[in-house]
Amino acid sequence: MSVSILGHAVHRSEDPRFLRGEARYVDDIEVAGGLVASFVRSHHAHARIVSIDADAARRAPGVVAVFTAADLDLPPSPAGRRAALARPRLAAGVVRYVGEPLAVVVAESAAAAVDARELVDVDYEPLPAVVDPIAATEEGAPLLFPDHGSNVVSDGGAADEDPLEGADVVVRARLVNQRVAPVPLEPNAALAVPEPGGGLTIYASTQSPFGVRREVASALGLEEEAVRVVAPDVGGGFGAKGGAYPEQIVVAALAHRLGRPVRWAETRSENLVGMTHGRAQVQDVELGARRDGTIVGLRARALTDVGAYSWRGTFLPGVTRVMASGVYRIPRIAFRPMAVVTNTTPTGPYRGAGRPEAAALLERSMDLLAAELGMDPVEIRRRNFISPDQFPYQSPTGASYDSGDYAKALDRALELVGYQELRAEQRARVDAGSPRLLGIGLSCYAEISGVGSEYGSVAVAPDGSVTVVTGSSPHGQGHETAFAQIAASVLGVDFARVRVVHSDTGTVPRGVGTFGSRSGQLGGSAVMGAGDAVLARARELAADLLEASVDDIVQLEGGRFGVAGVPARALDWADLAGAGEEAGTPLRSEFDFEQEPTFPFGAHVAVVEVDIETGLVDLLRFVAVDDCGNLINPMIVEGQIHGGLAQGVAQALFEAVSYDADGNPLTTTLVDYLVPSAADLPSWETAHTVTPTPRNPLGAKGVGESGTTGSTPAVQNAVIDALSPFGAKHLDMPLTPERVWDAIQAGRPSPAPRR
Ligand code: MCN
Repeated sequence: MSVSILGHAVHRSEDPRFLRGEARYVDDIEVAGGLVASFVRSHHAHARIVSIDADAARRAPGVVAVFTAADLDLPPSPAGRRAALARPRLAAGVVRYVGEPLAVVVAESAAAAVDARELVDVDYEPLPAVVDPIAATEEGAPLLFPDHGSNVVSDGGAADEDPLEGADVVVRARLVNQRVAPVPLEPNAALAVPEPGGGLTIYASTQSPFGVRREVASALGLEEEAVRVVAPDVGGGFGAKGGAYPEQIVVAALAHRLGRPVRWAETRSENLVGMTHGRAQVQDVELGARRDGTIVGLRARALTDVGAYSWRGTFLPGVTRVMASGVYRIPRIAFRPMAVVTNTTPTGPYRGAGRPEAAALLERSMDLLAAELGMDPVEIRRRNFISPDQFPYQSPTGASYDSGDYAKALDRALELVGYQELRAEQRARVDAGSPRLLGIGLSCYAEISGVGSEYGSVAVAPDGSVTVVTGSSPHGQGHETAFAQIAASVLGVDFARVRVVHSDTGTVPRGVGTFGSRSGQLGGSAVMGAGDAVLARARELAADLLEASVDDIVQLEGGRFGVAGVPARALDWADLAGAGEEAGTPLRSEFDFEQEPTFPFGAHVAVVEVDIETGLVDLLRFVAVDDCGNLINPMIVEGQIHGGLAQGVAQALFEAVSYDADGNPLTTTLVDYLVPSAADLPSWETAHTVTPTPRNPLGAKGVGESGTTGSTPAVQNAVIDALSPFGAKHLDMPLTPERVWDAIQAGRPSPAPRR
């Protein structure tokens, strides 16, 4: 039997095609006779649409048609049980954010569509807008949905009991987890192609082809089987491409109606207002503890700005609530999740989706508590960790943690970073009056991953090659490699003989998709389950053919099957697959794997230098110790951590979507919206502890969102730590030079009056 390939840093099979420019994204797909759609978007944050005059656009060269909401008559996207909050696919009557699509031009070319779009004359009657989510909850705020009677679209309500009872100290803070944009390399896109018989094939840049199929079929009144959705190469999603966008449904409706292929691809500026934003949570926190640092309880309200519609963001404060205990034993938690609409781009999941918000809430609060009690941030954390012997651990918010060893991850991170030496250097710099202060920030996080189920199948063809089919839909995560490793390892076949099929509802029978750091553990375990069944069947066939008992069948070098102690005769996979076909039982098996969620964790340490003359923050070092249980492919895990860290650090230091008071977006290009380059980031120092989960046969937890979840508060804490000589207790993100400089000025002794 060959050495298992599982757990090895196999190079990604996907990479050559990306590196050579051979990847094919939606907009690369060529079809004959295709039309191009371009959307007319609102210039107002809140306005009544008085009229839309599209006559000039309809007469423009190359234009095939112009449609408004009334012309298309598509059902709105449902908003839970409340019809009053439903999101129309094209705005009808009222626009509620700048960038909201309200009409669509279809033309023979992109240039013709864009030119004609400018000719659509929309007469608006402006309405007062509300941009700030706190202001949106106040009496007299402009209402986005007057029929609903309030801008609050969901409210978990306040708890009756006082979680802080018995606390010697209580720290309180308002923490703003700012709105950020996902900025995938490939903006949103779709190409819909009518098929003979009334069906449609839709190529969509999505994380969930089955989700898109369901939404398109339901909106167009088609059977799901009549709609085939293919996600070709997808240039990133980061949670924001989790389901069908209104534009994708409109494009499908246009192709269906016009009987011609229709394509749409966003520009970067459209993407910055059209794609869901993330985070956007205002947290009011009270953390109570005894003098020795033992936590007594937590009270918090997480007010999430879901943007103009109660759409994809509404469930997120509930996720923050679930993870409100983090890595700590908190006996009582009163957590109030709330969702509020404002006249801004709708929000939705963004890498971490509610869990980074929980980690930031806790990790900032832990530092506030440490400062209040005069304790080291390490010590306060250690004192409150859920200990390894307490698993499975039931948190007060209903999370059932599988396994963990939080102190181990922290110890490793502190050792790698050289914590005591750094603290000594920090003191020395202060004592020497250095203008460049050192800051050290910690973050210990746990998150929730792998919710639900996923589909997988494994088949061995008579030529001995293996086909894996998965319901997951990778868009940068390397599933083609990881799942081939699992199948190769279970079957004992050569990795190069395994092909992984995904992201096409025409070839994959069912599936859920890729989000919530679910695919490795759920999709991977499904492949493992299917592979195990195929292996068992192969052993039976071998036993028949070799006239031996199944118990005596052994797998030999090269994956061949033989009888124990009888080396002369052996069969390979091709022999067995052929025999299976002949017997009418091909070597193929399906598996739907379902589990309780798993809880990855880790400890991150950031080291920053703050220039007190300019407020500039330099991230000197970043140590990340993460634990995702057993690693399927350590190199893929490393890449996932690196990408996650980049996004998490970017939230702490650089990124913020902003609006003016009237709801005009101020960050509509990558000049205004500061995405870091590699030059802005340090060389990551990473390590792993391995605490397998008992909840799946791989022992694997998720990793796709770990980097983002842990890193943001580590950096934020580090900057605030550096500013402690200036009395800074809390600063909101992003920690721009201006914001940091202001805090330094506020903390300086007032200059002597000038003579
Ligand atoms: N893996 C592993 N060992 C583990 C866990 C995972 O080797 N113990 C591997 C998996 O096999 C998979 C990869 O790591 O190849 C990520 O696995 P997982 O944590 O299961 O996450 P998903 O595959 O479900 O990916 C989703 C996750 C999320 S939620 C976001 S957001 C995100 C992310 O992945 N968006 C990404 N990573 C991204 N990477 C890229 N390049 N682009 C995005 O948009």
